[in-house]
Amino acid sequence: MSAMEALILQLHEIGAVKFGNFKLKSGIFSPVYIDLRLIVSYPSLLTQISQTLISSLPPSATFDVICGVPYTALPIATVVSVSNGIPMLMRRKEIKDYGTSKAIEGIFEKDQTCLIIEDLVTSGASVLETAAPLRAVGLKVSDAVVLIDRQQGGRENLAENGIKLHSMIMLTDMVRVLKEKGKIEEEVEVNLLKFLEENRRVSVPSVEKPKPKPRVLGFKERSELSKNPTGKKLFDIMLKKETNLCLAADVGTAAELLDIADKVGPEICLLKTHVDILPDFTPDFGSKLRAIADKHKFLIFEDRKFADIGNTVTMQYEGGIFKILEWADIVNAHIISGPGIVDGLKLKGMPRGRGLLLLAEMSSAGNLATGDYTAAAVKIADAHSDFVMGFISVNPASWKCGYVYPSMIHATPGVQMVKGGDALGQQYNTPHSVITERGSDIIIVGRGIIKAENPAETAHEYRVQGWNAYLEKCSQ
Ligand code: S5P
Repeated sequence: MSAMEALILQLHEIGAVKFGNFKLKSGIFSPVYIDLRLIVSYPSLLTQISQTLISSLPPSATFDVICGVPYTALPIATVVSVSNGIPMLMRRKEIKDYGTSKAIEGIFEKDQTCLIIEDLVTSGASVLETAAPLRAVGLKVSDAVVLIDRQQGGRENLAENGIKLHSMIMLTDMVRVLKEKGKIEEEVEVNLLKFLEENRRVSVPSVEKPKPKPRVLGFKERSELSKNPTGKKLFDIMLKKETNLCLAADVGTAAELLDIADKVGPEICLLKTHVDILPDFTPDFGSKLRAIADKHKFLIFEDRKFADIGNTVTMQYEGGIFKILEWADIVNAHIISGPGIVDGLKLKGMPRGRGLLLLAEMSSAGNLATGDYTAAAVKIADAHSDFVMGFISVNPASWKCGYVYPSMIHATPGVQMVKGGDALGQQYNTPHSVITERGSDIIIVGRGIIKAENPAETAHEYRVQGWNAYLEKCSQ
């Protein structure tokens, strides 16, 4: 029996790998659950893992120091450090320590290389969260080693961020070994392979790269260029709060919406609503949400997607039971009916200092907002730049005009930690790809956050990824 097989059997024996139907942090259901926190109770297993981790690395993976991803990989990294005589660093997880205290504990020199050690990789988000502060203090991060790779996009996401992932055990190997050794039934193996097939990150379609630009303007300069007061405000909030995350609060009731707005409020620059899905909507909804928005300093975006002629939208914006104009800082509109729709909304919105986003592109498969349609949206925005503050966009870096309009904010829906989609045509890209390759400014995240076990914690992860990607873009 190989060392890897023995390790797999031991992990199964101690209950670190379970089969059934488990809800993951991302909200999806998985037929396998892996909990490696248990290994601290088995010192000889921990030693074995730590030794195999280092010996499984190729000679090309050289490093001066190691750093475990908090918390589960910390004991692994510690044993690796002690048994191989390699100095270790520790990353602080608490955000309050950023800026005021050291994010990285331990002694190192600038330009040294740090190997990241992780217990389990799914999307690679946690490894990226540890890589960012290490890189921020001048360390180089080019390799990460993981005990178990769930094979759900982590390798590709890390590669996109310049990190090569070395995996000791692939999930498919683990299942094969357990099946061969009679620990699981064939049905479990088939189920798992099907799940992996459905949740594997699809290969990245070739994206037209942005033409080289002399310089990417930061939000500060762009705020000065914006001609719309709400646009300016949003740029300023993003800079001040250091977040380019918009929560798509598509929850079941108004009560839930207000609750999640308060919990996630500190992490976001913008909260997007679909007020017509709330069965318990009451006329005081707007003022309640506004109070939360003022408390946490975010703006409110009602995703109404107006599409009618100018005269009709003035009434839809101001009237009805929702009275959107009263409480929403921002609304959006399709341009299918022509520029009159902007004139109509502007009539009501401008005196209140509101802003409008035009749907220049959409995230759903097979949508028709492409090519000339997108170009027409840009043209209309340009002609109404006092009221139009930006776009709903998916790949503005590929637009012919590129960054000709830095005064406009580009907000992108269809964002999750792992590239993929849902059963109804939604298509997801990662925060890093959306902000850097696709040239957007804001990530709009719905189910990636609201279906998570802890939405506030998950929102924080999206916020860090989105903001780090913005900083990376500015530094290029
Ligand atoms: O093209 C679009 C435009 C929008 S505004 N695609 C979208 O998905 N949206 C909205 O973004 C959509 O209505 C939903 O509120 C959100 C995406 O939610 P998620 O759960 O798929 O992240």
